[in-house]
Amino acid sequence: MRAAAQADLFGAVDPVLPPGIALFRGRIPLAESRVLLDDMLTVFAAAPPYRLRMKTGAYVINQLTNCGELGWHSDSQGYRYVDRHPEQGTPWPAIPPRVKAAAIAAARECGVADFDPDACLVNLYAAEGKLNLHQDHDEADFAWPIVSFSFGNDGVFALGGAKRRDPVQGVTLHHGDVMVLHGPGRMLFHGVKKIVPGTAPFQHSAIPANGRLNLTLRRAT
Ligand code: MD6
Ligand code: FE
Repeated sequence: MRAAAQADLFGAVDPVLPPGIALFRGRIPLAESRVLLDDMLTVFAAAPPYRLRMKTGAYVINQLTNCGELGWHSDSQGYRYVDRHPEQGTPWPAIPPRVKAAAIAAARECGVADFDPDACLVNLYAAEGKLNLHQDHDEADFAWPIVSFSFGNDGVFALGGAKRRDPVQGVTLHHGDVMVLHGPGRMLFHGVKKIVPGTAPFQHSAIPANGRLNLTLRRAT
């Protein structure tokens, strides 16, 4: 159930991850990752990536979009799940079946047999992209896991504890890695400290130049 410390291709050893954080290194083979990213181009055609605005009116650095019945969005009314693209006014496109199947399989390996994600948030990071420490708490039932896919350049993931002030450890997420936050790991604080340009195995038009693409599949309802 618990991911053990694992050596990557370069012999670097991950810090031991807490219970409820499973990290499947290189889970998506390179050839399959190209196909999944091609699927994302179809998603982007129906639901173009957009930027959230802060209260000040300034735009947040990352772009995002969604697929699935529901998509995560934030505006003056707060953080929530909505059933359509806020700028296009159209329903979100379906989660690509290959992506959904990979998420369900990873959840199953964490002991969750009946995960049925209805929302997939797509986060697009430019080279300067980052994501502040947060908990994902807009879902109806925290018993369901969140399954995360990383593509493109490495992202240094910040993994904290149950409280915002708890110590944070850095975990570098590579292209093709799949991470699951489940059970006691589901509500741990986390974020993305930085992107490491020059580490992607290939360029793909679904991924910002020198950037990273992250998918998180959830059960929102
Ligand atoms: C990212 N991930 O990796 C941001 N949230 O770019 C998340 O915020 C995240 O990886 C919930 C569960 C897994 C995650
Ligand atoms: Fe998150």
